[in-house]
Amino acid sequence: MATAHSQFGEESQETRSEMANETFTQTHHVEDVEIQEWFESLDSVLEASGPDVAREILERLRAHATVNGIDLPFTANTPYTNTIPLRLEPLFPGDQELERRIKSLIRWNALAMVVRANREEHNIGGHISTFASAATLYEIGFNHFWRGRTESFEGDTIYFQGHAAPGMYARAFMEGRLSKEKLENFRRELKPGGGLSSYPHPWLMPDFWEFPTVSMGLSPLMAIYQARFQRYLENRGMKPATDAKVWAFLGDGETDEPESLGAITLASREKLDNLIFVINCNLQRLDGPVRGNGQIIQELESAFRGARWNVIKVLWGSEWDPILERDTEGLLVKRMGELVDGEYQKLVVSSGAYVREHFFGHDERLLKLVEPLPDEALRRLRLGGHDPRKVYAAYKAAVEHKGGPTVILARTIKGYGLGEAGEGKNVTHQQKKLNEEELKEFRSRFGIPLNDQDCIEVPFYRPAEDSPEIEYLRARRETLGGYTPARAVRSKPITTDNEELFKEFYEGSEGREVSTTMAFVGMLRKMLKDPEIGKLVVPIVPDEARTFGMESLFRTVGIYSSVGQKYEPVDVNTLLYYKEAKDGQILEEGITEAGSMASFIAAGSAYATNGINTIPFFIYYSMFGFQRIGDFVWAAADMRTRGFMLGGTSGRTTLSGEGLQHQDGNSHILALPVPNLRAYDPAYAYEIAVILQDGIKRMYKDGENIFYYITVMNEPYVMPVMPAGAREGILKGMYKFRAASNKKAKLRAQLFGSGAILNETLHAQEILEQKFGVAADVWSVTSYKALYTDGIEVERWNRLHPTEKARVPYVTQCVGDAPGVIVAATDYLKTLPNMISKWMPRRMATLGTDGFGRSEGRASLRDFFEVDAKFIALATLHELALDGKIEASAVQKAITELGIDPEKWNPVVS
Ligand SMILES: Cc1ncc(C[n+]2csc(CCOP(=O)(O)OP(=O)(O)O)c2C)c(N)n1
Ligand SMILES: [Mg+2]
Repeated sequence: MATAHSQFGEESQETRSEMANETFTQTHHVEDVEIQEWFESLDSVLEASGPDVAREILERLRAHATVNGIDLPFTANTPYTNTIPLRLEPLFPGDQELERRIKSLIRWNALAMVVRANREEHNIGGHISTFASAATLYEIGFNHFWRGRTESFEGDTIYFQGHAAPGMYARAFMEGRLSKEKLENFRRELKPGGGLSSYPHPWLMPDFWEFPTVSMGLSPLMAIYQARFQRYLENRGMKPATDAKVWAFLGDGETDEPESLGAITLASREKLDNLIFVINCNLQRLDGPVRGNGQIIQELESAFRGARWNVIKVLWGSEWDPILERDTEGLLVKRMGELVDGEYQKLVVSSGAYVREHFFGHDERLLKLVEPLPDEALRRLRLGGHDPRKVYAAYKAAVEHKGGPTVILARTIKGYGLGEAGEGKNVTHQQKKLNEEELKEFRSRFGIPLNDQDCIEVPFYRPAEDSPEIEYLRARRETLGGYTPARAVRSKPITTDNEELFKEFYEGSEGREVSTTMAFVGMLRKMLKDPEIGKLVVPIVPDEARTFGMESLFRTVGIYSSVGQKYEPVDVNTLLYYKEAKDGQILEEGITEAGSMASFIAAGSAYATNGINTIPFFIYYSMFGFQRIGDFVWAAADMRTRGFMLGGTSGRTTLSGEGLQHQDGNSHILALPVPNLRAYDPAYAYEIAVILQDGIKRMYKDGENIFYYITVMNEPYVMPVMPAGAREGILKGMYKFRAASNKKAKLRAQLFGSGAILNETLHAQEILEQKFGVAADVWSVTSYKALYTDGIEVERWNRLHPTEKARVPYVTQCVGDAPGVIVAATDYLKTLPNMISKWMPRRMATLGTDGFGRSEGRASLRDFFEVDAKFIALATLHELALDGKIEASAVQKAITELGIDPEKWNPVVS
């Protein structure tokens, strides 16, 4: 046993020296007196000539060392200590004692909210320990930095960590913005009078929350693109340049989500000094330590420094300063860098004696440093993230930093103040209940004025209106321009319906073959020139503009670049050269659908966040949309984002050649769950024109909180003229495109087609009429989602109003009396048309593209997936046979005539 122990000890020693403060790993070879001399001379330079000169000397020394063959290992890390030394710490401008009391009351109310909710309803959930660890980080922001949105100033934009929501509610309660009843109904939103949503959700609390942040990793990426979008608005002259900041609060565990760090180089490349990340490094996530065997702070520091961010570490509280001052040999800083996070987690919640023995006891000289301090003082050595002065210093440095983004890495304790109930424990994230003793202890620790009896009832506590606490907190917010978070629609609606703008697209392409993508780009070009909405349009592309034939826009409206164009583009002599400009309108994001979506969200919610009605058009390869970045779409919906997502090159069989990773037969299915998203699969230019015109009106004139998904294809064909009376049906989801010529025929059918497959349906109509004597009406189904939504709405209404005249779903109104069999064909999964089959007057046959795509041409793909004209004809004949209108043998004959191999591959399983 003893041997095993010492072996373990040796191993862990090795790991430590690998990853610890690399700067110090070699010092054991150096004589103490020698290092002391170097330190002293550096200190005197610092004193006499300041940090710039000291930095230069160190840099030149480094170069000198390299010239002399000393191989200094690369490190992006600084020692495990505060970035801002005591001597550079600014004076704290607030009333520290009053702020502490306010913070304590907020802590209490946040805790009370969760404890009470869970007493009321077991397992209703909620989080105590996240806010407990971050309270100081938030309070310093609220009292000193975050400016509210006013008429004359846009204010600061803050992404609050989702699990810290109880703290934000508790503060709003202290501010008098939320009632006791609302707090009582935390996580009980359906209670009379309403409640509070578990996490930040603008959909549920549209006057309060601006950004949904609880799906981890989304908010850091959204914040980066939000900060960038604010620069875009400024550079395009759409808003004045201001010093407004975007702050994003992250958990350290959250940084493992790839989205969290995925765009940090964009922030430095774009020199976003309006962006500040605060990472609450409590070293824990849900299950346990973030990096028990490593150091998350050092890991993040090197990632952010490597990406050229300004990194400010706030690791140690003021109590450490005098000890550090006595440490003239740098031994303490060295020791600080040696521990792995698992050790720190234990240390910070241990007794003073334990700290003395296990942290300082490592070296006699370290022990000497703390000799004058009693154990109790050692226990009370605070971490940086819990020290208002250190946090204030970091925030001040961050807002004053110029030329790039800042990240603050603040060390805290998860569940701070919860004591035995969970402070620093691995179970703390899930802690929702405190027993009587634990409540009393918390009350005493934070000085909440409640006696034992009252305390165990966990009442909400708000001091009187004229108390120093409330007056101070109110005055601070007033000075800073009002309360935050607060969400309001701050832009004026547009004034026109834009009917004229889209009219030309109702006329068809006059025999010219064009794709719906080309048609859309034509509309986009026209919108960009429009005097009212032109400026508001924000085209967004993830390196796909040429794919969609949008390169002509490069020249006309320019690609946004915060630095303009520093080079002569290689194609400058061509008409459509790659023009980058400071006031460029296109957001060419490069290959990042997630980043593009974040830009879409920023532009589509600017009507609230920035008070500007920008209209984003995000066009991308449809397969890389919902499938890849679906959670961002969900967040966009929650945020009431407005705008148009365009799924380009869509359709499983319409995108020829590309194979199964590109050919999209899924996105219209994946668009179904998003309640406020309207999804369309149009076939013709006029359908798109009608949808865009109506969509712009609904979102930007009428202020509806909806957004659009429209699939566009690259298959060229002639765009017909809009049939009379089609408009309403296009929007509602279907309309009759071409009626059968012989309405008296005995054999009748109703054929549904969508997108490019509508042309196959029209071809089938001809085959059926000419070869088989079947007269079919052809319907263009522009939106199965719209038909389905209408159907379930009508069903619900009828169920709730059984004695009233039953309503009829729109799709039944269309085809309820239509004669013949019903066949639907789509380039998406069969389940899409099947959703509406229950409202059909009869059985419905469905053709769709279930299965993996193939690298093939369109005709072969449609044959393979059995969605082409001949398969539509076959399905029609088969339905007629099932109805007894024709013989089965006639269908068998048709199979041969149509050239169909009944033993062909089954696309669903091959
Ligand atoms: C995408 C996603 N995955 C998982 C979760 C569940 N979850 C909620 S909080 C949490 C741990 C958070 O740890 P950290 O980011 O360190 O925040 P802390 O509470 O420690 O400040 C997890 C796993 C989530 N909310 N979002
Ligand atoms: Mg954490």
